[in-house]
Amino acid sequence: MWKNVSIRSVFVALIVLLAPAVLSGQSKRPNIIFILSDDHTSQAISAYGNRYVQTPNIDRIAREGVLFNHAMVTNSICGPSRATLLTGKYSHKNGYPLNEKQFDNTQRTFPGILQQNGYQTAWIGKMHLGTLPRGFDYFNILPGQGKYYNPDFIATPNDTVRMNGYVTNLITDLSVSWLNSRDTTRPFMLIVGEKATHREWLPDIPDLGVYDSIHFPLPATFDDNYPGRLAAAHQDMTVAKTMRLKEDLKVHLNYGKNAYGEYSRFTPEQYAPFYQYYENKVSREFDSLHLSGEALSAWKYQRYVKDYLATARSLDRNIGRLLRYLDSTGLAENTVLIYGSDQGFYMGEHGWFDKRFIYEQSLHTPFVMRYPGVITPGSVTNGFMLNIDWAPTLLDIAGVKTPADMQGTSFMPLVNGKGDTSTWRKEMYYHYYEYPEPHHVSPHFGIRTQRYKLVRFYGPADYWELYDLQKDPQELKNIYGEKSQARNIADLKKRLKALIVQYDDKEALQLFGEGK
Ligand code: SGN
Ligand code: CA
Repeated sequence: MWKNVSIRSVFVALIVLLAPAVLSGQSKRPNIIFILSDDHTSQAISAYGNRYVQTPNIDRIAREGVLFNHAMVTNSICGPSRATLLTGKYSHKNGYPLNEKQFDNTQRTFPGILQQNGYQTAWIGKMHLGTLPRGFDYFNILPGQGKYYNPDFIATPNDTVRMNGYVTNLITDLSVSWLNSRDTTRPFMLIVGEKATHREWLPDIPDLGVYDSIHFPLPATFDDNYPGRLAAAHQDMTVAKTMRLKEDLKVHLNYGKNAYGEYSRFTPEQYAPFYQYYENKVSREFDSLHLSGEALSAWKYQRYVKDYLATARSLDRNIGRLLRYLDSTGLAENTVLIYGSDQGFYMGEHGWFDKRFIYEQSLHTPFVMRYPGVITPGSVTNGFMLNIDWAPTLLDIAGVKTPADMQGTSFMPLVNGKGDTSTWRKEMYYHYYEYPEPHHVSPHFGIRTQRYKLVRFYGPADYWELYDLQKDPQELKNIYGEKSQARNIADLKKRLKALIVQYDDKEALQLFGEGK
């Protein structure tokens, strides 16, 4: 009888036996959730140290996955960072170097590629790219910067819907309802675009005043007066001068009919505790103190940090909601979960808020990632990981080839314990453009190596800076003019030029030779 079993029928039997495994293998392609916040800096995340307050839910992602100590952005500002996320390219290649422009959404993006490869794709929350998302099965985004209270959302081109509530809670609600209604036979990729912690910082009602009993010491460089650093001296982003008592810190705001900004959108239930806190407590305290000079700057810093951290508290709490949702639905096991920000932020370092500069606090961005079964819990990596790497990595995770014109590389070799990390990049290239508004930061490009940072400012401030990060981690001493650095500078310039050529930044190449 066995003689009669043909090779063909053995094949058929094998296919019947193996098909479910192959199919389930396919449906086992991991889901991806990328929570991308706005201006949330690693100084404010306890997984990165205890400088400020606890962020238990972001910390949980790090504890169950990997924390990047050197995740960096290639142009430290909102829209450009998101355009880089989508395209895997530097600003000069994706055509989006400045905020408040129109992103060309006809270009190839990683969500579009995932969609063509069977993924369901969605973007919910802040996007801030001036055009509507393409390459997404579903979107529900905030127009522009969006509002914290009772924000509008756009789900279809001609349909703007106002939703009642606090933006971070609403974004989670929308994310959960999309996840509940998705096609469960296919993997998904969801970007949760948070508005928090963007200026002007408006905490959710339960978080008003939560950190008032804590006194946060001023950062060591708060009184920096920028000797030898013309661009830093020229900026307009200090807590002392630029930060506004009224609009930013809510001292004697206009409420009611002629209210400032989004306060006209408040419901009476929102208005009452808000008024009670900012008018009856904060503004009265301010009036009673009669502050000026350094004491006023120090008071502003306390108010800034307390509002910023209170706004971030809802962000962390809502990440907790998503974590519990993944646990309770069993999705956690096969879902890659990322938390990152579009860039870092100054928490008073150099006297600043905002971002833009190549200096450490805004060049770096927080980035933690959980990938069960692939990333060993509690991992930490010091590899230089850039936002041009995000798209190639997410394609890699989905088993899809990265197009040759994407400029980043999948960072999985850094975190899966299988890659050869000795060949990973040891220096990075940065280019910032927006000038003059809103914060008068001169355009610049530069290289950061493990030890040094060499920067060419152009435009109004036309010169070079060099920092030895080992000796001067706070970047206070520009040693570009020092004779002893001549060989080092020549070497760094060579490496910078090689990066400019590698990434094909023609504008920088042209400017390269002109620095003083
Ligand atoms: C607004 C803010 C700036 C901020 C930019 C860009 N001013 O203009 O402080 O740098 O957005 O932010 S505000 O008075 O409107 O708050 S980004 O996150 O979009 O890059
Ligand atoms: Ca931002």
